[in-house]
Amino acid sequence: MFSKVVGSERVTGIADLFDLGSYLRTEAPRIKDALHSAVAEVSDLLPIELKCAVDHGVLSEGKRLRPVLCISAYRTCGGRSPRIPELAVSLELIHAYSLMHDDLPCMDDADLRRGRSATHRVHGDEATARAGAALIPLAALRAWRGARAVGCSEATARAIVEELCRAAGAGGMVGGQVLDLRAEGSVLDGAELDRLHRLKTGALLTASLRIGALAAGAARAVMEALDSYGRAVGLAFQIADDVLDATATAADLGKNPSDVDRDKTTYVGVYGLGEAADRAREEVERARAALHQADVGDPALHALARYVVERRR
Ligand code: GRG
Repeated sequence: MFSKVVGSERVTGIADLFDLGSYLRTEAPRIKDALHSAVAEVSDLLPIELKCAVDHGVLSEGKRLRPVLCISAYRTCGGRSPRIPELAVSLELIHAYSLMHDDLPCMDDADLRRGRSATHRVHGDEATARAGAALIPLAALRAWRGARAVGCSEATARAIVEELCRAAGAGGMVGGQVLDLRAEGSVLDGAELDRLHRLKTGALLTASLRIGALAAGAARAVMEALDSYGRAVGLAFQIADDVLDATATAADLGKNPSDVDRDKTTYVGVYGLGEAADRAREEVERARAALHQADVGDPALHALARYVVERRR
C-alpha cells in the first residue's frame, strides 16, 4: 500500500488515485446500449402502456451499480469479452423491476424515484405491476444469452442463471422485502436488521460479483473473496442508504426519504447517526481487506467499495 499527497489531502492506497468517475462514465454507455437492446425485446411484444412503463422503470438514470460490479468482477477475474454488458444488464433488469414494484402503493408507496415520478405515478399501478413482471423472465433470458455471448459453457451459463434466480427470489431479495414489509411498525435489533438487508439488498449485489466471476471462470479463492466483499459492501450500502434517508432531502436523493414515515427500523435508529456511519466505513474496510487477502488489487472494486458510502444519492 502506498501513500501520496494529492492537493492538500493525504490519501492512501490505489483506490484513492483511481478515477472512478471516468471509469463509470466509460461503462455507462455500454450498459445503456445493452439495456436498450434488452427492453426492445419485450417492448415489441407488449401493448404500448406496458412498453412505456418498462422504458420508464428501466431506462431512467440509475447508478447502474449492479452491472458495474458484475463487469468489474469479470475483468478482475481475467474475463476479456467486450460483450460482458449483455450479461451484466440481467442484474439491472431485476433491480429495475424491484424498484418499480417497491414504489407501488401496496409496498413502499413512493412518488419519486431516480429524480422523477415513480413509474406507477405516470403509467398507473396495473401497468407498472405487469411491466415489472415482464422484466423477471427477461432478466433470466438475458443472463443465459449474455453468458453464452461471452463464451461461457452451457453448464456455466446454467450456474449463472441459477445464481441470478436464487439471489432475486425468496431466499434473497424477495425474501428480504417480505421481512421488511412485515417488520414495519415493529422494532428490530441490529442482527435482525443485518439479516433483512443481507437478503433484500445484499443478495443481488453479491450475485452481481459472483456472476461476473463465474463468467470469467474465477478461481475458488477469488470467488470467496468476492463473496465476503459483496456481503460487506451490501451492508455498507444499506447503512449509507439509511444515513442518507435520515439526513438528505428528496431533491438530493431523487427519491422520497421514507423510513420514518413507514415506521421502519433503520441503522440510524439502532445505532445513531455517528455510529451507523462508522459501521458503514468498517464494512468498507472489511470488503477491501477481503480483496487484499486474496491478492485482488483491482482498483475499480476498491474504489467502488468506498463509493457506496461516499455517494450522495
Ligand atoms: C413480491 C414481496 C415481493 C417483492 C418484490 C419489490 C421487491 C420484489 C423487492 C424490493 C427490493 C428493494 C427495493 C431493495 C432496495 C434496494 C435498494 C437500496 C435500492 C436502491 O438502489 P440504488 O441506490 O438505486 O442502486 P439506483 O436508482 O441508483 O439504481
